[in-house]
Amino acid sequence: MARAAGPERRLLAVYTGGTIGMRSERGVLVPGRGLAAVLKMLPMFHDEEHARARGLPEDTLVLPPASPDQRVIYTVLECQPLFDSSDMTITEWVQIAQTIESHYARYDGFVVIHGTDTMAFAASVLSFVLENLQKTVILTGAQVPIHALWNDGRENLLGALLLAGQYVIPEVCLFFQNQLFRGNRVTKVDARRFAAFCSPNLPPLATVGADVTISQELVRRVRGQGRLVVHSSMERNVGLLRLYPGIPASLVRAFLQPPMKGVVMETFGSGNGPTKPDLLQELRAAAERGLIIVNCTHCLQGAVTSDYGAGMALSGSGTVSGFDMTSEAALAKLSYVLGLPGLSLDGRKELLARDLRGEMTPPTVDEPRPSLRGGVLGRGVAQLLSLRQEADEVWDALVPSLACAAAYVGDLEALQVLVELGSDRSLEDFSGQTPLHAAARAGQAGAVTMLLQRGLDVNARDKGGLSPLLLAVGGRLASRADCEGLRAWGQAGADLRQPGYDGRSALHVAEVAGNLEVVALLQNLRGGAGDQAPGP
Ligand code: ASN
Repeated sequence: MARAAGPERRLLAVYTGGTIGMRSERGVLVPGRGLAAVLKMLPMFHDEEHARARGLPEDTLVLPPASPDQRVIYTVLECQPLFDSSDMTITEWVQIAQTIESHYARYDGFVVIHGTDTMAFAASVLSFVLENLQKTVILTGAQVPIHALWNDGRENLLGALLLAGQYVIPEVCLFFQNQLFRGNRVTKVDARRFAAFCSPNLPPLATVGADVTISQELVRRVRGQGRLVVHSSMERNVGLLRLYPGIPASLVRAFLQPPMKGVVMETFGSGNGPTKPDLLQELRAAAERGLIIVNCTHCLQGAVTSDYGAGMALSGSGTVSGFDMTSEAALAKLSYVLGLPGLSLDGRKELLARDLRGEMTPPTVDEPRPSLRGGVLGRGVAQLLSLRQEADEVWDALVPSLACAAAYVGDLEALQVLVELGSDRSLEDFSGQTPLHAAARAGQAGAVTMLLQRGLDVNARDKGGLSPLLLAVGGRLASRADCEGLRAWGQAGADLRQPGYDGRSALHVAEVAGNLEVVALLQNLRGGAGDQAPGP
């Protein structure tokens, strides 16, 4: 994590509701509007003199100087409606991610002001929905409204603004009571105390006292250069089932019925549950129907292991180990993995068992895993997955080459898994080629579409100076009358009128090849569509 440079750092604070801005109405707390106006009156949140001298617009606030050479300038975006977070769902969290996406270029970092009741779910969901995050996102809120004389809202919000303004922490984090946590590692543990959250299986990323102490080794690195991707197709039919002694099999059966697609099952101790045959039979039947069950311990600390027969009985019934994930993180991850298009059941289980966003501590011993179906690449991917994740150099050497190979032959399933596993890594192979180069070179329209959706750069140059766009426009797409492929490039913002590396434009190639459909499509683009995609 780097200390952020530059005289001015700009933040967007997305105010979604929560106790921090609540007012008392007829004796109960309800979400309150006008948080920015309250902050403007508080000198610790706004330096009016500097704002005037600097000519900042009315809706823009500026913190007093925290260091002599840097100012944190921020805008509060108040959501409509505001929520008690008990009412928030995946839909609202995806909307927050989309708000971050649409303001991503204009701001250096983001603070999400949120109710505490479901903040751990929100942070977990955002960590999966936002892929290739290269800027800081911090959720915060309060146990007591900011207007109250004695409250925790001021410290929490100020700390979140300062950390997001002064540091580059490319993760979804949660700041509360002087501690900055990884968002998908937290759980709410107290309804009243100011120390409302804990991160039982991962120490804080940073602690704020007289000094800011950062645990550099814990902060995730940005490796890829891909643009931010928002995964909005999260699966909603997921649920959370807590086992208790004597739970009837009939209740488990009812819970696992369609439309349920995935369930996080909270089990005892290190992942144990009742071994009653009728209950295990329900789990097995659900697994055979294709329902995914992730086993998470309901203990606050520790992980699911294979130490007990009572735990092995559950895994023997087809459950997937959630290791040391919180239930909140497991539910969010399940929703994310089930929402990814084009994966087989085994592919989804592979992803669930892997650490994707720092949400789990991978086991230190290899465990047998189901293999991806199909060809040589699928087996290569499965072999790669059986390597211990901490063998970073091996991953860095193998993932890009395998991903390029998968893209070249159009093996979408292997490609999807590899791109997902390498989402925070560079996917360039030894020659500077990315999977998008390989897919463009081979004219693999499906792989191109998928990689463009995942944010791979159309202009990345390989060591020979070629970009995926140049490779595609160089003629392959146009000469093969691949309208679908051309539309996908257009949708990714590529200017298809540019000449390729051989100096010929796509239109020229299409005309020479006599592909009238492609000529018409490209002429449509020339006719003022600019870099817009032509209609279907
Ligand atoms: N009910 C409130 C909420 O989650 C609790 C809080 O923010 N402290 O919105």
